[in-house]
Amino acid sequence: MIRDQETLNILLASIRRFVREQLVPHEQQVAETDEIPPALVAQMRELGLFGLSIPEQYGGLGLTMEEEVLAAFEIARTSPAFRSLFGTNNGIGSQGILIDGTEEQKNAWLPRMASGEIVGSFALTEPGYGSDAGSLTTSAVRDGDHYIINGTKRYITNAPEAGVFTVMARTDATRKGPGGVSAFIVERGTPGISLGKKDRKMGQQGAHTCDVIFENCRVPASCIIGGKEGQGFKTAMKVLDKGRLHISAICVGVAERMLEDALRYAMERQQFGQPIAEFQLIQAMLADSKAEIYAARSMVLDAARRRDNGEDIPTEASCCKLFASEMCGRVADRSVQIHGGAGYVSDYAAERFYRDVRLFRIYEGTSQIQQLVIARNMIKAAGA
Ligand code: COS
Repeated sequence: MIRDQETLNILLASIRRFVREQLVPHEQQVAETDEIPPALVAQMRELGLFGLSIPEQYGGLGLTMEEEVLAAFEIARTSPAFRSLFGTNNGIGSQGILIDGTEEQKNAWLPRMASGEIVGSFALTEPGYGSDAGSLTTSAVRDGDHYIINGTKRYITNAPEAGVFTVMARTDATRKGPGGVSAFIVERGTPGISLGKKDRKMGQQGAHTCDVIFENCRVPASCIIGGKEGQGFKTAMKVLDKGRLHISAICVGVAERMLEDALRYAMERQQFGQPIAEFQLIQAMLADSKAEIYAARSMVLDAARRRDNGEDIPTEASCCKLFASEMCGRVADRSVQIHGGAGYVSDYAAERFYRDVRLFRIYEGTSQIQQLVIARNMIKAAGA
């Protein structure tokens, strides 16, 4: 749903300009230093990028899902590390509070996330439980008006920067599955939280992940999202439904950028006396990439519109995540291939993007988890 096309066009044009003029020229520097310059972060705040999806009443831009994916297509036309910094505030770092939080929780946290004053982070994965998230073992034991949290969360995006964590922990030790899990809002600096060292990743330098360790971390009982125990896994799944759609849109945007780079290279690079773009085997790679990007873009827009219309879209979100992330991997691979030797060295962006986009097929649910969700929902619907 697009509320006001003119206002949206202005926003999309400013994002496009910011990406082209400010972010693209800093890609290599960020990849080398593993840091996003503070001046760029300040500009991201000014543009409202930390609060794209947070409703206006909490200080965000309140974009609908369709508007958000259109913005994501633009944001992603550069290194995904930039998006990662404000991505959690729009996605998995804020949505638990927004979807299932109490009004008090929303008022306490969302305005600070929307402005970019603090970064939100989502702590679900553990050393022993990744895809099998419902079996997580981090515990939260009630003690009067508090809970005491113990456990380790792993690969937590933006944990080094985070001001607040959404933490999934088991409040009912007698229930081993998803039903015993609750979601907590835990402020950075609460005694008992410590961070591991930053993970050394394959790509996306500038975006940081690390372990978050809870040792007798005492949080007020009012921190439980929605005020009710046992709802945390469902909250996490609802958050991921939206997150998966957002990541799918990012996959489309990055793929468009990679294809644009590959096309430009193919038109400039001469072999056998002519630009390699004239060769049909190169054209096949360009054409397949174009068609697949178009398909993913159309899927993402359709799922976003359905969500805006109030439909439950877990199957569609998983279809988008599966197709768009796998498509993005294929486009990255073809881009390297079109660049030839130049695609294997780090002077060109193709090599960096090839590593950066590998994560899309893994985080917010692997491709195999998306397949499982899609098939399970099909079987459930057919049996209903
Ligand atoms: N929205 C709302 N509720 C949902 C839901 C969704 N999208 N998906 C599942 N639920 C509910 C189910 O309806 C079920 O409720 P009831 O107990 O009332 O019937 C409950 O949650 C448990 O669901 P399910 O039985 O499907 O849980 P499973 O343990 O079998 O596993 C998978 C579900 C594997 C799909 C889930 O663990 C998953 O998505 N894993 C991947 C985790 C992930 O993406 N990690 C990335 C880290 S975050 S960057």
